[in-house]
This record gives sequence, C-alpha cells and structure tokens, in this order.
Amino acid sequence: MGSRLDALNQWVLEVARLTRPAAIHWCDGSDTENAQLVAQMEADGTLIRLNEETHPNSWLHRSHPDDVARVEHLTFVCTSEREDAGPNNHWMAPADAHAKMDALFDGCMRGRTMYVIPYCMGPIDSPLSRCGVEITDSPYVVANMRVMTRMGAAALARIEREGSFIKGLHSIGELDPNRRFIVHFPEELTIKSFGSGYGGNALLGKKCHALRIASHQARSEGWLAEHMLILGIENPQGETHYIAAAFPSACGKTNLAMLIPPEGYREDGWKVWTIGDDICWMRPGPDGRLYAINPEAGFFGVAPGTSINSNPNALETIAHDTIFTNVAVTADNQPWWEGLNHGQPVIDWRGNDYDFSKGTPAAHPNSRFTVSARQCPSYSHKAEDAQGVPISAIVFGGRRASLVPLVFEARDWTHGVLVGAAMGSETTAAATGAVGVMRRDPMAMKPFCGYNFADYFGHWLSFDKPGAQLPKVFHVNWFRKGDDGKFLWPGFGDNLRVLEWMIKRVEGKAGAVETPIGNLPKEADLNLDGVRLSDEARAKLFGFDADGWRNEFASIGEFLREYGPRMPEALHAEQQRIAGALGA
Ligand code: OXD
Ligand code: MN
Repeated sequence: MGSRLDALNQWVLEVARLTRPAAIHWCDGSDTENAQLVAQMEADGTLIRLNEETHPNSWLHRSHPDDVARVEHLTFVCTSEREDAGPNNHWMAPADAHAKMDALFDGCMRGRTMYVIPYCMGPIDSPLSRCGVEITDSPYVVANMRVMTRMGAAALARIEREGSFIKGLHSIGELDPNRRFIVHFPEELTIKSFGSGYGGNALLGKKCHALRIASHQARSEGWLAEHMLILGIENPQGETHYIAAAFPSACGKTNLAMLIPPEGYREDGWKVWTIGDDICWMRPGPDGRLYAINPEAGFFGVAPGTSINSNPNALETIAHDTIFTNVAVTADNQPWWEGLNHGQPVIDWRGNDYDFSKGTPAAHPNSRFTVSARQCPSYSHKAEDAQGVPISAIVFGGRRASLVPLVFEARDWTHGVLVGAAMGSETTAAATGAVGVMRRDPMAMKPFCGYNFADYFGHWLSFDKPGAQLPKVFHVNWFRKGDDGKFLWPGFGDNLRVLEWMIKRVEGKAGAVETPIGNLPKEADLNLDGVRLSDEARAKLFGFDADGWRNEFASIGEFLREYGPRMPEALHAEQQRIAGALGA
C-alpha cells in the first residue's frame, strides 16, 4: 500500500524536474533550521541584523524596489468557466495559465535550493484548519512562513493523516515585474506564483490559500473564509464577546485587533483580546452560532503609523524576534518608519542615505513587520482553541471621507449582506496603483475572493436558515473627515466606545434610531465620556444625509447590476427597498 504522502512526494519530484534546483530541502520548522537559514541570509545580505540591544534577534530585509506590494492586475483566478471567476477577478483558461506559468518556472531554480514547506492554516488540531505545502526558492519566504503559519513536522504529520493539501509553487524568478504572475486554480486547489518576493504574493498560505483558494473551498463545504480580524471584548463582569471585522488592506485591522481600552474603560475592568488581525475562517457550530478561527500564526502588519499612541501592543510585539521589510533605519541601526514618534531615519528603505529635504517617506508606505502572534501582549489563549470562538457581531468598514456615519446596524442578515456587498473604500499602498481612489470593495474581499462575487453574496445569504443564530451585522467608518480635511473621530482606543454599543445592541441593552440605511445610535447611546467632538463632528458622525444616500444607493444598484442574472434577487430587492425608503 502506498503512503498518504505519495501524492506530495510525486509533486515535489515533478516540480524539481521542471525547475531544476541544485538541492531540495524539506523544512521541519525547527529552531536549528531557522538559525541556519537566517545565518545564510545574513551572510549573503538578504537579512541585515538590527540593533541587538533595542531589537534582539530582529532583521531588516530590503526588497527589490519594484516589488513592494500586492499586484492585483497580475493576479488571476483560473476556473474552467470564466463566469465562475466573475467580473471581480482577472481570469485565464486553466490550460493556458499552466502553460504560461510552467514556461516561467522552467529551469528557474538552477543553482538555487528548493524549499518544501508543509504548513497548517489554523491550530494544528482544529477541524476548521487546512494544510498546504509551499515550494519556494526563497529562504526569506521560508523564514516568514515559519512565523505566519504552523510550519514543519506537525503540519506534515497532519497532511500524512489527511492525505490532502493545497499545492503552492513559488519562485522569485528574476523579480522582474514583466515576468510576474500570481495564479490560482481553485478547482485544482493549486497556486502558482512567479516573480515576486512580497508577502501577499509570495507567502502563499496567506492571501492565496487562506483567502482565494479557501473562499472557494468554503463555499462548497459550507463555511466562510474572510478578510477579517477577530477580537474578544471582555466586560467588567468577565464576559467576553467576539467580533469579526472586515476592512480593506491598510485600514487599521491590526490596530483594532490590538486595541487598548481608553483610561476610564481600563479602570472599569474592560479588556480587549486579539485572536487575529487579517483572516477569519468561520462556520456554524452545533448551537447555530458562527465559530471562528484565525488561520494565521503571526502578523504581517503595516509598519508606518504604528506608534506608542496608535498601537502600543504592536510596538511591544515587534520589540524582538521580528523581520522588518522595507523600513528605514536610524544611526544606531534601529528600525524606523513614519509615525513612529521617536528616532531619526538616516538610511531609507532602499538603503540610501535619507535626505529629509526631498520630502519623500524614509520607510516605504507599505513596509511591514512579520512577527509571531504569541509575542503580542493581548494575544488570546482562545486563538489556539480548536473549536474557535463564537462570533457575536460582524463589522464591515471602509475608508470614507464623506457621507458614511461612524456606525450603523443592519436590520437583519440580508440587509447585513447588502451592507457588506456595498462596501466602498479609498485605495491604500498595500496594492500597487493609485492611492486614495474610492472603489467598491465588498466585504474587503475585492482582491481576495476566489470566485464570482454574485455567487459569494449568495453563499453569505445561505447562512440564514432555520436554527441559525447569526451575529448582528454593523458598518463603521473611522475615517470620516471634516471640511478642513481632518479626521472627525479620534479612532484607535476610542473605537471601543463603538464596539461597546454593538455588544449592548447584541444584548438588547442599547438604543438606536431607525433610518432607511439601518439603525444609528444617537450620541447619548454611546459612552462619549472624555471625548471632545466639535458640532460638525457630532452632526457628521451621527447624522444621516438622505440626499447623499440616495445617490449612494443608485450607485450600489449599478454595481449589483454589473453581475447580471447571477446576482441574488434578494440583494436587488433589498437595495430597491432601501432606495425606495430614501425616496428614490
Ligand atoms: C495584507 C493585505 O497584507 O491585505 O494583509 O494586503
Ligand atoms: Mn489583509
């Protein structure tokens, strides 16, 4: 009888025949292996040691300057039918895509070592977790995967037990943007990524597996793979509610996941626990509630803006054993980025002397840290729970300078799905392309949904069935601006005030005003003790502009129609009901 690892061994040999590496290394995830890889990368300059006293065991990696973000225009979902990938994805026919990618991979690992990385997304013993194997020629990818996933021997043992895994093939190639493609074959549970070493393109467990392939798998298996942080809020009575929240890339998910309560709340005994900062897998449990795990084991967070004010927990998390990518450094070799609040950069992210007079940032706006979640002071022990945590509320949020109030609650699940589907946000530096352009980013999944959005919304709607105890759905906007262009809401720790209102709504203990777009709190429904808000801020954060929303709902209607007959009728009906209530 063959071993359950036969399929894996055979695939590794096939890949080696194609890519022609000088050596093959099976990663066991041990400390010894990591130390050897790090020493090798230090010797060849891939990693630069940072100040050992201030940042023990921490490293700087400078990427190729053209390889600093996800490349959505070069990311493809290759289903046999184009319509299954949907207008939300770039598509190639699977056979053409394999031919194109295999031509790039042909001989690409000559003179390099090929690393075979077995990994598990999610706690190693959780029924919600899924395994994969990434083959790569980048030791930097190995070091990052070790932090971001449960990688090595235990994952291999689970793959041997289950006999199934996602195949991910990656090569940095020549890091040539003209020979760069990130390609997914959801029907074959396969990923091929060439020409980039950037996290979102190269750490295949993250966006490629845990979102694009997993969303496709989740649809057929009855669960959800989402671009959401998960946090726990413990009230002074010691009860904890878990919230999952979707925000587009670089819109503060890490900060929210590690929130420190405002002083008054701390004194009263409120605590916030971090489960995850980027990805959430959830499925109905026996009691009908949705149970969630964070499939990742680390944080690949945006460095700029991280400070003692915005996110003290993150700063403590990354004080040691961290890989920094594309940050600047100070004269005494400490990592530095815009918004850090101390130190001065002397060398910029490209490794050049930093010239203040040019006015360009010293750290790349999408510079990152990779760090184990276990180093986070607010990391919850429930993050390792095989059964996951029950979700009380789902939050959708975008970066909206105008129109959208601080918070509102969806009336029911169908309305909540429309709220998620209609999400809009201004683009950020996490992907290449223009920054600050408003686009629809449904459920923050525009770059990550591995199938047609119309089917995805249909899948979301399908959770509303007899016996389901679904979370309440909310929408937030921390990014509303005043006439002077400044943010109106203080954000960060004060966001707990909004989360508290949500929990009280879940418990039936807080008030709200019904409007066509959903239920809005009155100012008095939120604890605003110690928050100073101008009259303009109060009016815009808690107000509802019927004319503006009428236009917004016309645009939402157009967006839904772009998906043609596949778009669930229930969403059209919901959009029309609200448009009607707005007097359209
Ligand atoms: C990320 C992203 O890196 O969304 O999490 O780009
Ligand atoms: Mn993300």
